[in-house]
Formats: sequence, structure tokens, C-alpha cells
Amino acid sequence: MTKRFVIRMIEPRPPGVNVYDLALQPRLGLPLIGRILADEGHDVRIYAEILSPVDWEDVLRSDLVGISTTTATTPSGYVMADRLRATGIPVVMGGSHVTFLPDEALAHCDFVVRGEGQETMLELLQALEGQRPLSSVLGLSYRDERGGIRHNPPRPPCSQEAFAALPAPDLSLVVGHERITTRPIMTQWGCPFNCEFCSVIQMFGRRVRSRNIEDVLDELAEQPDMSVFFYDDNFVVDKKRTKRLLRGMIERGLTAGWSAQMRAEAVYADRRTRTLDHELLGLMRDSNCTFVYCGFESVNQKTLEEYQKHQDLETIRDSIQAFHQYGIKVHGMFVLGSDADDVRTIWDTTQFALKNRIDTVQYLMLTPCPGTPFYERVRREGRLLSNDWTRYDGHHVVIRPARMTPYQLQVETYRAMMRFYSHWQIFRLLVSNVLHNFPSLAALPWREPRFSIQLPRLAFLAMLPGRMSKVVRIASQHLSRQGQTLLLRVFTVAALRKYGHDQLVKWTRQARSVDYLRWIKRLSQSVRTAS
Ligand code: B12
Ligand code: SF4
Repeated sequence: MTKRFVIRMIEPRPPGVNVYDLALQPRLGLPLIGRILADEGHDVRIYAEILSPVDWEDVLRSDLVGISTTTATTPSGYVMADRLRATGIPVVMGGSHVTFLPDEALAHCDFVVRGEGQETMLELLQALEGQRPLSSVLGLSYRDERGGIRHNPPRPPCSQEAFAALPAPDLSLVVGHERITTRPIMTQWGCPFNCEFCSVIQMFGRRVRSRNIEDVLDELAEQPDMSVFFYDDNFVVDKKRTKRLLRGMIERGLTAGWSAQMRAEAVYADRRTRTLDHELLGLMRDSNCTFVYCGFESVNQKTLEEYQKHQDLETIRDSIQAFHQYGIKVHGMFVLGSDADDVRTIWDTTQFALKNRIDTVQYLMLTPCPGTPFYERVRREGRLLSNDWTRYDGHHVVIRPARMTPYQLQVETYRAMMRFYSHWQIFRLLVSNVLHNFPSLAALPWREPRFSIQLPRLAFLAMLPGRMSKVVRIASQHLSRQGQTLLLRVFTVAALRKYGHDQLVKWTRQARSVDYLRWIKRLSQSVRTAS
């Protein structure tokens, strides 16, 4: 290396209120690329707006700025790029939106890195130093000297060997990383399935590459007391591998708690006979799996087929029951608004969720992410309602549904979700949890005298607004591990549901939602009048 670049990278904040506001977690692309560049001797710093504001004085002193976006965060990425380019600092963008719309992005930035970016970024720096032509950098889009747009051939996804050899992303490069309470770790890239609306397979492919188990365990061991969210799109792809990882975690005592995304059928040892995989479920429990995030997608079988989900309702039911049997909580993610869905489907979803005791749910509007076959289809059919990318966050209807108006889909989804997160349902859940655990709860004051002395103070603090995190901190300081587990069992889901309720209320009250609801109502009325 000859030149030491000063490189600043930015992950813009998602627009408006989001169910994930609680999750202070950056994506791992920038910390990975940052680590590789820092290892090469460059001066790297990353700003993830959810963790800290961008220090523009610092950014404006850099030689190159990298911006990472998803579809919904791309417009704010473009505003940043425009501002930087006006000062003459070159800007490179990457991520799951600009990869598929590089021409759009090049109106704002100088380079677009399409697909996996770790190697492309290194080669781009070599090209900027004059060590190679830009045209030789696979996966790069840019403007040539005459202003014409050039798209170099795509870079093939990195091989299994190259993936296994990648260093762990360096979160310490992210300003404000001390605020991260659950550690993000990714053990695999890609997913073997092919759901029509998903952009993951377009970005990372269907051939799954995985890290060595020992490397993952070593990464976990760096902070053994911190709980982990595995970022894998589908944590259980190769069951033997998953079991080896979980066994390793148990053997090495790395059981501070973990959660991950997985498909419902992971619970089966034999999908045909629906025999449960008790070995996997037992390992999940013993390694302290607290929550699983399952893309159930729909309670409408026709919709599951439309999404090419290869899953049925019985599997969803079995999985919820099986996870609960092993003390693991379930976050069910549903995508509403397929051509087979109507208003009834929306309410059936809440009915199903309550009846099957899903712990927390998330309803997303079917959103066509650029790059997916679904996006191409609805664009061809002329059903895109908006090209305001900030609305492409799963919280807004952006396509014309087949069997209801856009307004119906938006409002009924909100109402159905509000029913799940209603105060009445939260109260019922609390009562049932307290009754279920009554003997242990009643014995708590005797078993935990240190905690009992704190009770009046905790009760007082709990009544003050915004003091809940303090209450939790004090309670956990004065409780034994057993006592903490008991209280978590009784109160966690109710607290999360309260959070869900408050976020829904916030979402409808924010100005951008009010404007949007007015617009979509008008649009739906005009569609009705026209038809
Ligand atoms: C972890 C995760 C989350 C976390 C953290 C989110 C965050 N900070 O954005 C949580 C659970 C909170 C979350 C929520 C949501 N998520 Co999410 N999430 C992911 C997931 C599973 C992993 C992200 C990750 O770290 N990937 C691994 C790293 C290595 O990849 P990467 O960051 O993309 O970087 C690589 C390349 O893209 C490229 N690159 C990226 N940026 C840059 C920049 C430069 C300069 C360069 C050179 C290269 C480069 O190089 C990197 C290395 O190869 C991805 C799926 C996936 N596999 O990526 C979905 C994904 C990003 N999420 C997605 C969505 C839709 C959402 C939600 C909107 C869903 C919802 N409505 O609730 C919310 C949005 C909330 C928010 N805060 O923005 C979509 C985005 C699709 C799109 N086109 O916009 C994805 C792709 C999943 C999907 N099924 O399509 N998510
Ligand atoms: S939605 Fe989930 S299961 Fe389907 S292709 Fe995407 S990552 Fe795989």
C-alpha cells in the first residue's frame, strides 16, 4: 500500500418510527469492510445514525466516503452523497438497493459497489491510487471521463473458502458502539430458498457459505456475557452444523442468551412425518435461545404458495408449539397484501396469532424491493403506487393489492395489529403469566431478601415516566440468576407488547404517516370511482 486513505462510512437512520427502533444494531457490511480496510492500514471510522449522529467536520476531512443503504434509507443516503460531492469528496455507495438501481444512485454518488463489497472496495482503492484501471474492478459501476455510465461485469459471490477466511466485522470502528446491548454476529451468507419478494438471494445467492464453527465460538468468547443476535437470514440451514455450534456454545459456557431468524420447519427431524427434532430443540434450550424470529409470512395457504414459501399452516402451528415446549419465545413475521389476501386474511392473522399464543408479531405490507422478481412483476403490471423509497419499509402500502383497496390494506392491518397489541391482550397475558408462576412469585420476597428491600423504591420508580430501564437495571442487580429468569418469564413478553403498542400509536401520530394516510385514502377513493 502506498497511500493511507482517510475513509469515513455512514449507515443512515431509517425514516420515521419503526418497530425496530429498540434494536440498536448496525448492519455488518460496513464493520466488515472497515475491518479489512483498517487492516490494510487505512484510517477508518463508521457512523451508524441509529447509534450516534454523524460528525460532519470529521467526514468532510476524509478522502473517500462510503454510504450503505437499504431501499428505505437510500433517499437520505442520496442527500448525504449530494452534499459530499458538492465539496469534491468522492462518494461510494453500496447495499441492497443501489446494487439493483446503480444508474439512479450514480446521479448522486461517484461509484456504486454492486453485490458483496469487501473485495470490490479494496480494488476500488487500488484504482483510485492509479494501480489499476477502474474498468478492471468487477461489480463496480461509475461514470467514465465522458460522463457515460459504466457497469463493469458482476463480481461472483465469494467462495466458501474466501468467506471462511474473512475477518470478523470490527464493531469498535462504529462511533457509539458502546450502546449496542445485543451483539450482532453473522455465521452464514445466502439462503437456499427462493421467496419471490426477498432480496437476500439476489444479493448473496442461494448457495449458502458458512464460517467455521470454531471461529464463531471464538468470536462469541470475546464477550461471553453479552447476548447475541445471529444475523443469518436462516440460522438453521445445515442442521448438523447448527447442532455442532450449539454444542460448542454449551461446552464453552457461551450461554448468555441468543436469538436468530429461522424457518418454521426447523423444528422437524422428519418433515414428512412431522416428527419433532428434540435434539435440536433441546440444544437450543440448553444454549439459552431466548427468541426465534420466524418468517411465517401468512395464514392463507394460497398466499404461502404465491410467495413460494414451501410451508403450510400445520408447520407454523407445530413450530410455535415446539418452541414454546422448550421455553423459547416466538416472534412471528407476516407479510400481508398478496393477490390472494383480502381484509378477512388480515383479521385471520391476528386470530391465528392470539389462538396459537405467538409472543410478538410483526405485520409487514408486501413490499417490492428492487432486484426481486416480485418488483419486476408488479412494475410490469403497472401496480407500483409510489416511487418514494422512504415508504418501502414494510410499514406502507406501495402497490395496488388485488382484492382490497390500498387504504383498506393499510388501515385494517394497523387495526388488526393494534388488536394483538391492545392493552386488554397485554393484561390477559400478564394475569395468565402471574397465575402460572404464582407459587414461585409468592416465594420471591423470602427467597430474594436483597430484592425485597428494593421493592418500594422500584414500585415508585415504575410509576414515573421513562424510568423503566432504571427499574430493570436495579432489579437485575439485586436478583439471583434464578430470580431474574422468573421475572423475565413473567414480564418480558408483556413489556415487549407494551412497546409494540406504543410504537404503533407513535407511528400513526407522526406527521409523515398522517400525510401518507390522507394520500392513500384519496388514491383509494379515486381507484374506486374509476372502477
Ligand atoms: C440484521 C438485519 C436487520 C436488523 C438490523 C438492521 C439495520 N441496521 O439495518 C433488524 C432486525 C433491526 C432489521 C430490520 C429491518 N430490516 Co433488515 N436485515 C438484516 C439482515 C438479516 C442482515 C444485515 C447484515 O448485516 N447483512 C450482512 C452484511 C455483510 O451485508 P450488507 O450490510 O448488505 O453489506 C454487504 C454488501 O451489501 C455490500 N455493502 C453494503 N453497504 C455497502 C457500502 C459500501 C460503501 C460498500 C463498498 C459496500 C457495501 O458489502 C457488504 C459486504 O459484502 C438483512 C439481510 C442480509 N442478508 O443482509 C436484512 C435486510 C437488510 N433487512 C431488510 C428489511 C426490509 C428490514 C426492515 C425494513 C423490515 C421491517 N419493516 O421491519 C427493518 C428496517 C429497520 C431498520 N432499522 O432499518 C431488507 C432490506 C431490503 C431492501 N432492499 O431494502 C433485508 C435485505 C432483508 C430482506 N429480506 O430483503 N434488519
Ligand atoms: S424470505 Fe427468508 S427463507 Fe425466503 S428466500 Fe428470503 S431469507 Fe430465504
